[in-house]
Amino acid sequence: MRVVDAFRESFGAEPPGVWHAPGRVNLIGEHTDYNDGFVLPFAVPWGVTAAVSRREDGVVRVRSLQAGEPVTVDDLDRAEGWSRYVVGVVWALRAAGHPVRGADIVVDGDVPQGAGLSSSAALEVVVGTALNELYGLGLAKMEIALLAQKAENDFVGMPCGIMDQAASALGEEGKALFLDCRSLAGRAIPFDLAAEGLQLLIINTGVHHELADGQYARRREDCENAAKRLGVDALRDVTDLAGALAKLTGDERKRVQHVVTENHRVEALIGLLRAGAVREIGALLNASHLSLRDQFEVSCAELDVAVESAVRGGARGARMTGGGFGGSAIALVADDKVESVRQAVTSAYAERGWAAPEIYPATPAAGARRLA
Ligand code: GAF
Repeated sequence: MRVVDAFRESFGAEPPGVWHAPGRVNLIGEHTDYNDGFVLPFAVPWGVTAAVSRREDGVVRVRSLQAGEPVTVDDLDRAEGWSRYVVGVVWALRAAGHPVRGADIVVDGDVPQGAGLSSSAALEVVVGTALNELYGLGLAKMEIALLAQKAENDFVGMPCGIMDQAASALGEEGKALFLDCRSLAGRAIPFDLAAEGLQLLIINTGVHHELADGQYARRREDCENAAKRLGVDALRDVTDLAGALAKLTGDERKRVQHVVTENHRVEALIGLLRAGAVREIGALLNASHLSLRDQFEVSCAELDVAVESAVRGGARGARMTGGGFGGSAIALVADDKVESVRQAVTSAYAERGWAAPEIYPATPAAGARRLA
């Protein structure tokens, strides 16, 4: 394994183990996790593989096969760039009172670039999973996910919810994860598209609008302010949407409209899956996209064109997935329509002079685990 060879080369020893954690795609339930709502992601077949060993001197040495030279971090607060996602997990474990000293780590990732499929959550969760085992901490998968989220929130400074880390830690092959982000109760929902002659295509726009980096935090603030104004703990608790909307104006009103209806869309989609009606979920995907575009305002031209052209090309439904402002869209497509969808999206991009997006099917893969 590449990561083992690199570990030997960098640190002059055999690693005691190799772990893997996947990225995720979200079927539905977008920007609901930090509103205590519902999400339905699944782990994808791409992620981060890590060879890891303990160190007893408090030092963290880390090398990424996708970056340059190994980084040595003596003082956790001095970590920079991508290494913060790794070091942040060591920090979060220590902050929670776990006796984690140092580590030597080599990571190798294959999450497609710019896809918005949570390579950062995969990186955090693989490190958490490896250290949990190497230090015998006995943490449950959800506890690892929560520590990974804490690393991202409080060490990296990105105020994400729990969806990505939970999907990476708890994913199961062939299943999506229906997660209640308040109680953290999760249920594995069989999601077998092949049996129905369907595919879930990922359309990777390859763009990331940097200017939008502060927008995630702004959306979260809008939601929290709206919840306060409505006198509820979180937007999850809004039961009378019309009444709530009557009390709000401007952006807050739009955000509430999205979050409340999106939670219902997740439940409706689960209902269809339970009824064996996976072919019928397309309309919910489309509605989710329109709501994210018009009410939550986190889409962008590349995502809208991907979604619209996929549907025009014969997809049963499509939507942006993840945080937005770039990354990927997903499209639910019957096997015999895959080619026409591919063509419709590719020519819509070509007409605008945009680089062709990568388009590939995704199936639910297993969550974080030890490989060797
Ligand atoms: C990003 C965040 F990291 C998630 O927690 C979630 O909020 C998502 O955006 C939007 O649904 O991936």
